[in-house]
Amino acid sequence: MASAISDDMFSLFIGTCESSPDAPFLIGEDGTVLTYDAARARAAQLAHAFCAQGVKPGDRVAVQVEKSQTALLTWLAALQAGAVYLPLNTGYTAGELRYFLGDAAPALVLCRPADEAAMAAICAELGVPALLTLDGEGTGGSLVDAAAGQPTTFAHAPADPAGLAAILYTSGTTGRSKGAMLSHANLASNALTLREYWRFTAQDRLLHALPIFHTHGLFVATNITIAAGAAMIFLPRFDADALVRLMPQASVLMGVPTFYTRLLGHPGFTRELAAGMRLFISGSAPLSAETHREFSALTGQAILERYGMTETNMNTSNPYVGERRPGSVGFALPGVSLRIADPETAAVLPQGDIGVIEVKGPNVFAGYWQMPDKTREEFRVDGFFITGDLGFIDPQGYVHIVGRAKDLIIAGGFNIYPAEVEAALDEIPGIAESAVIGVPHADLGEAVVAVVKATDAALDQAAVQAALADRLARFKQPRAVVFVDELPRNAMGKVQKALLRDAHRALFAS
Ligand code: MLC
Ligand code: AMP
Repeated sequence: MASAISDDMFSLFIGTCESSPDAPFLIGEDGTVLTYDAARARAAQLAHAFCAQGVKPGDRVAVQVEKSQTALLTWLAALQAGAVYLPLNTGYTAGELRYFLGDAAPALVLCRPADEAAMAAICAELGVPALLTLDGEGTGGSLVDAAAGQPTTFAHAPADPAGLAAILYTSGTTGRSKGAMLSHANLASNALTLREYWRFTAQDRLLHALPIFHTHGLFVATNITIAAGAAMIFLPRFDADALVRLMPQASVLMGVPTFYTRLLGHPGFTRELAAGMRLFISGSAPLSAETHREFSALTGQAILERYGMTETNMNTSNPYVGERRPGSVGFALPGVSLRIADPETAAVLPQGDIGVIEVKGPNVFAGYWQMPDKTREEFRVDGFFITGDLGFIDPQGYVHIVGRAKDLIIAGGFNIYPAEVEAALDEIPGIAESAVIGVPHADLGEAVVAVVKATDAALDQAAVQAALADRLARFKQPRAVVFVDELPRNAMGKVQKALLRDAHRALFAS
């Protein structure tokens, strides 16, 4: 296990490679093992391939590829090359990509072979100098060719803790997406804190079924594994059958609430199967108290729910030992300060009152890429970050999230900002105005619904969905389109979304 306290993830990784080179790092579905030393060698070759394309320290490397072992190693390769990693959701459309790449101006883009022609056109338009490909298995593509024959060692200097390790884009409540800048110290400090809090050791085998383009799968799961010198059973995607099959080899599962509701619906997921597991962790979206209780009743184990954000990494967690309280996200992690404030006046509220959750600590990001004004708006003068989540602290100190001050929908752990979907809807000929809401969804937690005032009577749900198909990633597209004569508005002219949510809450509830 890496023992030295370190300020960057790559130093933690190298620490394990040196102390336990033969320890397993990635285990395939078929049981094949990639050791830490083999991963180090492959990451070094990938880092050389990046440099051969002209990538220099501080350059952005944007990656939109399917999940594979090589795809994960591009994270370590970027760190090693001193580059800033920019992972992109595989669902993003060309229009969405054009914005991210134009904003971040990467030195290198890595894409799927099938997207190469379209991506080359975007790169040419934006002046991105280099493009490589990687296939879904991680064994083919021009990146693999470029890495073959490269040296398997790469001189590594510890990173500046305050330097940028990654930029992750979050959609905005208004207008443009924002690139959250995460420093080496942000990531390493959170990984080390969580390693201790959740008692990870080199013996752990984490069942990894999350995507690796977001904080949860890329940072929480991967970085803790690295910090502990543990291993991941690395699956290409969530599949309840595969999880049930591989659980006997695992000790920890990390997932969004949909993982747990789907497991509970799987006949093979039993008390006996779960008994070999040390820990089940949930986050990224609210885990209902009902699912928490149902899970405990079936397995005898309490899911450990935690709360985080792209901008902050993880902020709170239920305890490892002690009550994991259903409907609560637990306590502020060591080193993280958390308070509840009045969203309007910023006054800190007494315990029990509901207000906006604000956090401060080594986990909190360095600001939004090239958006100093947005950054200023989301921090208080004393350095607390305004999360936009509404919550309270109960008498025993557990934090509860009760809603969001930001207009945000979370479906299956993916965030969708209604403002972005509304802007796309309003551009469709025949739509006068629209309001996008989240309604309860039995599988995904929430589903996107568009409420639309049309000027063209011939417009129907299928036509609206078709018009959005190339505009928005699939997960952002409305599952239902409801046509109305007027949108309900208050005296200020603001659309009353609460009324719309009430009116349509039964659409996908069962
Ligand atoms: C898939 N689809 C979704 C969706 N996932 N639609 C809305 N929301 C989602 N989350 C679409 C598919 O494109 C498909 O459309 C249809 O829904 C059915 O797909 P499925 O096969 O049933 O879904 P599946 O592929 O199994 O995916 C569901 C899922 C996945 C829950 C396993 O979404 C997932 O892995 N989510 C994890 C997200 C995550 O990692 N979030 C962390 C963010 S970081 P069609 O039309 O093609 O049939 C963060 C910070 C923190 O929030 O605190 O962690
Ligand atoms: P993202 O921008 O994708 O990082 O999503 C962060 C948001 O996910 C937070 O601001 C919360 O709204 C939500 N979130 C994360 N974890 C939880 C949780 N355990 N319970 C409720 N909401 C959560």
